[in-house]
Amino acid sequence: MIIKEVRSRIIEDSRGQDTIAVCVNGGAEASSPNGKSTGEYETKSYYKSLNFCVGFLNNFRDKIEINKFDDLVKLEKAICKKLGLGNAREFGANSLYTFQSAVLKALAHEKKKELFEIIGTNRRMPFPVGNVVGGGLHSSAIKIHPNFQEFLVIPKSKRFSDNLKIMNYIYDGVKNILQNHGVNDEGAWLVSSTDEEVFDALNKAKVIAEKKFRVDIEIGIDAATSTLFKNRKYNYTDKKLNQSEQVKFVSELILNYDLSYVEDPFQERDFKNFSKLQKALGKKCLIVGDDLTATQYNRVVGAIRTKSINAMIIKPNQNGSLLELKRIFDLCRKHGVKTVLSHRSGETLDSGLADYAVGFGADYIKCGVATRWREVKLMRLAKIEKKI
Ligand code: 2PG
Ligand code: MG
Repeated sequence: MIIKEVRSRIIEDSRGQDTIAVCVNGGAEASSPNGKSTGEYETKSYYKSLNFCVGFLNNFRDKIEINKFDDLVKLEKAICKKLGLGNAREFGANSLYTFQSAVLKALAHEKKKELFEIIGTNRRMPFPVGNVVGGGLHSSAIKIHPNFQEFLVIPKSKRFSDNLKIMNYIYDGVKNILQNHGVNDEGAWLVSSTDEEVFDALNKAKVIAEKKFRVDIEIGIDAATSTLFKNRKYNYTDKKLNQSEQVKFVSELILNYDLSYVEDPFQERDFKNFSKLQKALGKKCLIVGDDLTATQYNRVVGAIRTKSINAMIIKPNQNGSLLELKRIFDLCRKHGVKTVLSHRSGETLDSGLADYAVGFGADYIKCGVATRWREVKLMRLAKIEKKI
């Protein structure tokens, strides 16, 4: 396929924030989400500005030939040459990811293939990690809310479509246990409850669902503690904890509430305490890096070397380059680190994340439970499951 025509425009994400959309050769449009609890080490979203990147893409006239995933290298070289960059990611994570994704969608269309078939051969259906109740920065719409950003359920049926049913069943169940005030940025319930009350509600709903569906269901959190960490303390509504108190607190949470997944239990520079926790409880629980690793290859290498994580979040627009994402997936697979491909809190209606999860062979996908921006991805996965 030759890139003949590139069109780009500005659209709004689920929060009404501007983001970039790109279409190549009249194929399906790709677009980028936006984060809110963004990590310090993420690639910048745009080179110069969103407007600059949209203008650059609308004037992109290089007739590059792309016949397979790895040909994206040619695209990166062309961008570097035109803008005088040392690395294509300097073009911005949102703009580079969206451009590459639009190219792959156009290629899939031309080859009469599915997007996931273009991406890779390590195909598998991921387990969904569903955000049922929200807190932290994502739930600032209400004054009193849980400390932790996300309370998650992970149903472990072999069939993705069954997991979808179970996730929705728990989502509805929790609604009746906790008094809610609507939904937050990601479609998770907005509640004025304490963390403990949410854990109890989730456990109650989980027990009922396990009986009904006869499937193991795990629960977890995205603690997103970089946003709680100020003046060298973790600032909770009812307490301030220093670093070693935080290790003890998180360890107790894992044991008391039988958590199988804990994302960002420490702030984004703290490889040391990640490593301590992973050593103590890594056999029982996934210790997941998000802001810690920020989908940056070198930081993943560091996390593996220091044995800080046994799972990591991978967000395409934390990095920008799909080629580098593939290298990160390969590295994780080699070292037994589980991969969680993830949405952002400000999403678009692009369902591409579902194809990337299957194509890259992600172990898990975190893309929410409810609202249309999340449902398009889950529905796409249910459709892919029927094809493979
Ligand atoms: C996270 C993400 C997505 P944000 O912290 O894992 O849930 O949030 O997109 O705001 O960074
Ligand atoms: Mg996170």
